[in-house]
Formats: sequence, structure tokens, C-alpha cells
Amino acid sequence: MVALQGSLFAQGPSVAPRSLVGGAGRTVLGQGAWIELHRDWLAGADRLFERLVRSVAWRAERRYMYDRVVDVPRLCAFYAEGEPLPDPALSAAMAALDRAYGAELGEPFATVGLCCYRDGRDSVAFHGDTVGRGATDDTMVAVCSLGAPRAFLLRPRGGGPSSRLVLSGGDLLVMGGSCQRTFEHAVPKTRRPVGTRVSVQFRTRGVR
Ligand SMILES: O=C(O)CCC(=O)C(=O)O
Ligand SMILES: [Mn+2]
Repeated sequence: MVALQGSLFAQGPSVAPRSLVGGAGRTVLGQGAWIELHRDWLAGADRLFERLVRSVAWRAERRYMYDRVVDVPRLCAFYAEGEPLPDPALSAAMAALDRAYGAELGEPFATVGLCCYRDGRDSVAFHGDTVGRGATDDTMVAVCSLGAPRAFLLRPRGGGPSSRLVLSGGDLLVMGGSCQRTFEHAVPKTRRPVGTRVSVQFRTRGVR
């Protein structure tokens, strides 16, 4: 099921975040929203990808859409604050994010969400992480991409052109400020043959 397309960087022997200076390479989107893209942040990303695909208790979810129940087009897992994480590299990554962003954020990252996009039919539609405090407060959501590259779109809420990034294995995207309530993000479906991608989302307490 898993097709692997990794960079040489991502295939290194151990899994570890590279040093990160919060605020470096920040792109201001407007309306108080910003993003930072740190390419090849996680050394050994392909190794972690393989471990997570195998070891996580992935859930296939179903949701009400209008008047019927539909399959959510991706597999998910969620680790609440204090729950043991499925891989020690995720704890190291969260600690590195705290070191880089903790002072500015004013609180630690607390939860880990995981998505598995099995192929190009899997996706997430445009949304902001606005369940909980993300609806009202500035926050940061840090997404580490593993496995196959996929497009990641951002657009202002209420309309406007979207920006397109391609996230590859080991890349870190941090969405900050008002981004969750003033912008929306998506991983669109693609007809191109693409391998499996896993994303790891680090969020603060009360943001989902
Ligand atoms: O997979 C991604 O890069 C984003 C996932 C996401 O936006 C979410 O789970 O809220
Ligand atoms: Mn999201």
C-alpha cells in the first residue's frame, strides 16, 4: 500500500528535528495570519513515516454530510494532552517546537493529530482548525509532512486566491497568528498517481 518517494535527507539513519529558529522565513499572509515553511526539518523522516504507518492504530471515520453518512477520505489518529505518543520521535519533535515557539506562543504544544492519505483519493477539504479556542484566539498549528509529497492549499476565509505549497517528507509548516480563523487550508485530491502521505499536527490545548 505504501509507495515511498523520499529525499536523501529523509532517508537518514536516525529521526531527529533539525535546529529551528522560530520567526525565520516567516510569510505574513495578512489579517494577522502567518506561515513558516521549514524544508527538511525532520532528519530521517522516511524512517518515521514507515514506523507510523505500521504502528499507529489508524481509524477510518464516517461523518454526517448533509443527510447521509459518508467515509472521511483519510485515516486519522489523535493523542490528547498527556497520552503516550506512538513514537518517541514525536515527543522530540514537540519538544523542539516548544523550544522554538514556546516564548512567542505563551504555552506549550499539547496534542498530536495524525492523518494518513493512502493515495490521491484521500484529502481534507478547506477548513480552519476552529474547534475550540482556534475559533477565537490566535494560536499555532505545526504540521510535519511525511511520506509522499502532496499539495497544501491556503486561502483567505470568505474568498480570495489560494496559495499552493508542496509539502514533502520532513517539511514543517507552521500556521500562526489568526491563520485558523481568517484563512482555510486543504490537501486536495489528485488524479496523479501519488504514494501514501502522513501528516502530524501539533496543536495547543483546546485547539482542534
Ligand atoms: O494533512 C495536513 O497537512 C493537514 C491536516 C489538517 O489540516 C487537519 O487535520 O486539520
Ligand atoms: Mn487543519
